[in-house]
Amino acid sequence: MLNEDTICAISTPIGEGGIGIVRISGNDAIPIAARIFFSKKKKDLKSVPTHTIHYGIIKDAKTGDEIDEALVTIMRAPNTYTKEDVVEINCHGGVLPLKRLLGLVLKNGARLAEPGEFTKRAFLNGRIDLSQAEAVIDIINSKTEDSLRLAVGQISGILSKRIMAVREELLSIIASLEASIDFVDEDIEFISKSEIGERIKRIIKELECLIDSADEGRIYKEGIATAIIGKPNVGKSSLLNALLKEERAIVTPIPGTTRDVIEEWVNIKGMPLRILDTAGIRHTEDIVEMEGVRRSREALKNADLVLLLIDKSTTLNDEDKKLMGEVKEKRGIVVLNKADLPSKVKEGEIKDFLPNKAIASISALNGDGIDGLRSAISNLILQNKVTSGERPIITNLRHKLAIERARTSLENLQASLKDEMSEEFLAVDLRGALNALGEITGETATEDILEKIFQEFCIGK
Ligand SMILES: Nc1nc2c(ncn2[C@@H]2O[C@H](COP(=O)(O)OP(=O)(O)OP(=O)(O)O)[C@@H](O)[C@H]2O)c(=O)[nH]1
Ligand SMILES: [Mg+2]
Repeated sequence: MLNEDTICAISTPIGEGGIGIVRISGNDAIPIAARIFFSKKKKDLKSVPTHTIHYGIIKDAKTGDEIDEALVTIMRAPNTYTKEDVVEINCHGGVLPLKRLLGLVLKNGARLAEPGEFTKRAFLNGRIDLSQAEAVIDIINSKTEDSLRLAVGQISGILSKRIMAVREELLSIIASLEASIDFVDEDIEFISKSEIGERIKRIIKELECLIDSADEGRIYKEGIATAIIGKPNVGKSSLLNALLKEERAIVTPIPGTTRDVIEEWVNIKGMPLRILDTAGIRHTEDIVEMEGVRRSREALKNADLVLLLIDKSTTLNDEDKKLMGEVKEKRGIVVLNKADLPSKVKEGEIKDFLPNKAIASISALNGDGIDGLRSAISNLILQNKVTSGERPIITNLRHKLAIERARTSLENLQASLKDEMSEEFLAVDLRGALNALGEITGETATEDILEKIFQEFCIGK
């Protein structure tokens, strides 16, 4: 075991709940628990079998102070979350009992865990690799069934297996190359340059598939940034509320009501949308509104998907037309709102400006057409995407960048092959690719990388 000290933390959310859990991991976890646990039958936790649960009172042996009644789970190494001895103390879930319990465990020799330290130990002790450790955060942060499914896939090692297979292949090429270098005088060729070329070509193709999957993966993890854009008073905030089915944003008949970007998650057919309600875009002298409009344009620029909202109960004006020009190059849908009122806008007028955009007609006020809009959104997102089975999907930018670096090394290698460089040069590029991929699973990750990854965890995980 790499870690000498025993760590502890409150592992359930702070607040009032039915139960709360303090988790302890390390060599002293069980002796510490034994010192503060008292049962009627005078059980000694140090001698109970592994993976058993025990009822008793948690008490400060020195002062006699009783903290709470508790259920204590004893799990001995190595079949535990961290591969170390782990104790979980379940007590009543209030803030105070949990804090007092934690204080008592600290007083008896444990140290407070850093964020993610339990999972870091699982990685350092070899139970999971780095990409699986990262999937733990993704599972905790999952917003939809699909993002959860991807994270669970990653924790089960779908990605690790693929990366490991590519690394094996690279290693076998390196081994043959190095043998050729060692036996250069004997004129034996262990692997031909053309065979290396072929195998590298296949590997690059595989890496490219993974890189392409990252777009899809990012969408599941970060949500599809969807900006509702339009001139003032067309019903943008009303549409946000209709999609959310709650009165989230302020709606008034006064143009210029929304001043700041409002961001909310909506689940549309299993896909997480990060919807941004924006300030109505128009020319203005008001400093506050000007800043709002600037933020609207920023949201428009960064959006994966744009819903351009137009009030169909009034004739199109220059503000609408200008916005139609601005969204031309973006993926998006033109949404004609206020369909409950007599219509002054014909679809043909929109088609003249935006011939290739889908058009939806809705009433954000009474909800008509909202289901149709949801379908239009999901069709648009699914249009250029293959749905995945067992194929790994990259959901993590760090992984994508590492794979891109591996690809660059292999492309350098292709250039070296073309220039008929010696085996030594080829081996350098191969090692570069090998190391880049090793950062994903953790074989070659530096202390800096580890620190950055585990900082993102919550304490107690
Ligand atoms: N009749 C009708 N009125 C609507 C509809 N949608 C919104 N409205 C009304 O239009 C007015 C403006 O709605 P908002 O949702 O605040 O419009 P907005 O685009 O967010 O406006 P700004 O934030 O000022 O840019 C309100 O009085 C709404 O009740 C609709 O479908 N039909
Ligand atoms: Mg608004």
